[in-house]
Amino acid sequence: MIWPGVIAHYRKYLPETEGPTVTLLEGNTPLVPCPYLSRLLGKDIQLLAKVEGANPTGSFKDRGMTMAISHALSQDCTSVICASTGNTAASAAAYAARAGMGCFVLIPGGEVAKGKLAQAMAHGAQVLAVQGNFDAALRLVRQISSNYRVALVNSVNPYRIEGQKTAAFEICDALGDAPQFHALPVGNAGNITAYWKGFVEYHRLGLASRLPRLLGFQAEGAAPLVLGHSVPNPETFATAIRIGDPASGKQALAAARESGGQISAVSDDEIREAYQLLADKEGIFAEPASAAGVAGLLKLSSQGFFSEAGPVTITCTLTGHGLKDPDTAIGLAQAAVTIPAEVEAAVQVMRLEPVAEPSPSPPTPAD
Ligand code: AN7
Repeated sequence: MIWPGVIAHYRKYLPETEGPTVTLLEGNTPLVPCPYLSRLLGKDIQLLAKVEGANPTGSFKDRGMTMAISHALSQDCTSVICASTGNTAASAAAYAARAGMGCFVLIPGGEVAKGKLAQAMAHGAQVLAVQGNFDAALRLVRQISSNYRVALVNSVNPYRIEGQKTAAFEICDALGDAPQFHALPVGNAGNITAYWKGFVEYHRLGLASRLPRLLGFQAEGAAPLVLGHSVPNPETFATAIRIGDPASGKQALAAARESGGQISAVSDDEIREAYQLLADKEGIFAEPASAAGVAGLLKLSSQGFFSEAGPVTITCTLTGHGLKDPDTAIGLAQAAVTIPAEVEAAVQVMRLEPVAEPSPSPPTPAD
């Protein structure tokens, strides 16, 4: 079967949008087993990563954006607007370009990862760097979209949530049931809201026999839902989730409560460690914010959270691709060693032992 994108695949479970579907064939992302991390989490635990970096613009936002932009097009909107820590901007810019619409993105000045900014710019969005954080940018776009002719495509737009719930459907379809636990990072709190909606709907339809407990994680310096109040100056190196006043905070807390799960906080050091383990040990390159889910699971496991859970399947959303934030990857890695173009210099750095009998060099291809 050729994958047709989330709207066509899950049409029965989504609100109708009139007119053409704007799609880049998002969704159908891999659910990748993580054997190394599973062992770290505990004896009877299987961890599977929902690799949302495999979406067309490299993040989960595409699932909601295909819905929001298709709907905006059906309403004859000619331009869309969003506030963004980067991924929403990249996705909105791509889908708006595809729809032939204008796109305005308001980003917190100087705090957006380079890959995301590059995407928004490449797709022709007008980028406005706000002197303020994400929460200030979101306040602006809400006011602008209420008073001017431009459609808001942040996750306060219900079509975004509808599209994003398809990730929960895909997990149930892949496993044949819902997992016992689902972990994910929480920023503006749209995604955890969407996952819960998706899991509940599949369960009601009889397509899953149980509901997972949702485990949401915020960065310690940007943890309004853990603290119980908004954070005026959110801080974390995981810039995607540097959000102090989440728009869907109430829904996120309800999802955690109703599912028997929780929203808790992880430190930047814990996020960094999970980010490196994913890349080093599993071969999965996810952006820093994405690693918050894994960091949280490791933390809960060290506190004995899963010790009485028995054999369990845990799924975890890796929300965005590691390439989104090249500066963080390069900053944390061993620096490249510069060498002259000589074998001797290269093997010295690599500390390679010579073989006893050298094999003949491979033939050089003819020019
Ligand atoms: C990689 O792009 O809010 O809790 O403006 O980019 O649904 O907000 C991004 C959020 C997690 C948090 N992981 O999801 C934006 C934006 C990554 C993200 C989140 C974001 P929500």
